[in-house]
Amino acid sequence: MSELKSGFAAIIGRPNVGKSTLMNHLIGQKIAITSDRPQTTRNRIQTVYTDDRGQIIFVDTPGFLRKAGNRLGEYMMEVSAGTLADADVVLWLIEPSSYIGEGDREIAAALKKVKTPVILVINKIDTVKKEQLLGIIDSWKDLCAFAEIVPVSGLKEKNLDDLTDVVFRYLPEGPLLFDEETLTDQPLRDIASEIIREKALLCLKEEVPHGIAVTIEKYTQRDDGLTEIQASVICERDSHKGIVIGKGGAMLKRIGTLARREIEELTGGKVFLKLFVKVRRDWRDNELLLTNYGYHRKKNV
Ligand SMILES: Nc1nc2c(ncn2[C@@H]2O[C@H](COP(=O)(O)OP(=O)(O)OP(=O)(O)O)[C@@H](O)[C@H]2O)c(=O)[nH]1
Ligand SMILES: [Mg+2]
Repeated sequence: MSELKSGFAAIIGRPNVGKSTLMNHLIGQKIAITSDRPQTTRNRIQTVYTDDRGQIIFVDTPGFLRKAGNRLGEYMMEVSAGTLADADVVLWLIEPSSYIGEGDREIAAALKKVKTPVILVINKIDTVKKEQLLGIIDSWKDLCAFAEIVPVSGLKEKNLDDLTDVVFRYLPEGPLLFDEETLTDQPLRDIASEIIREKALLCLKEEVPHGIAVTIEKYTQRDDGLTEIQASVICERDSHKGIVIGKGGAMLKRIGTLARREIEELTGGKVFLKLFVKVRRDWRDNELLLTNYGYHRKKNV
């Protein structure tokens, strides 16, 4: 038998191209939250794929932004840039379109500075006709010295085996870095907080969701198997607080119910979830609050 391989595959690209969705489908479980809004992912999230060839550690990153807009945005850009530095291979995800935007050109320029092999992953191919693919590949193929170009659909699970084959080709020989059953090194508590944020993104409209953070105040597993969670939904303005709570508490209840169900699926047991809403004015520009909410400058970079 040949030697085992193991290493890190960074998933990068512009917001909303389907990075987190692809990672979840590659490992077969939803770990990273997803939404149809750009800038859903804020932190680096690692998941582990293991088979008899070895182990791929996929690293999901915040979407690449041209301008940060606030300190949270700056933090997200640092996370993405920092991930490139220690990856063995980079998966650059794009939408299935021939159009190359300024953001893409900036990604290409950043990739030219690293020696890591780059695989161009054309995602969402379920949304285009087969005949269109050749034209898309043709437009992109010379933007960067791509090691490979792989068309996939994360959501529809098309060509994912091809993608893992290609990734293994670029990993160094090495032992398993996590035990075989591990899917992620994210603590359940952090995943639960992200699930609550995902449901807020899903239920809330306009500018409110972008200013939401979620903190877990209490996470305990009781003797009877019930998981008790108390969490706060942080928003930036008094006017947002009212929207998050909703008429007679209806919105908060909806967010809570959706989140509870999904956390129950994840933990395989009953969950008691209590949500509070707090206003922390302009927290996205406050270094101390950013750190408190899990966006630690040093942690990810
Ligand atoms: N049709 C189709 N939609 C997809 C596919 N992959 C992802 N999507 C959708 O694209 C949207 C964005 O998906 P995410 O996985 O959150 O995208 P992301 O790149 O992680 O976004 P950020 O974290 O904001 O950078 C969601 O509505 C997904 O359902 C795909 O293969 N096909
Ligand atoms: Mg994402």
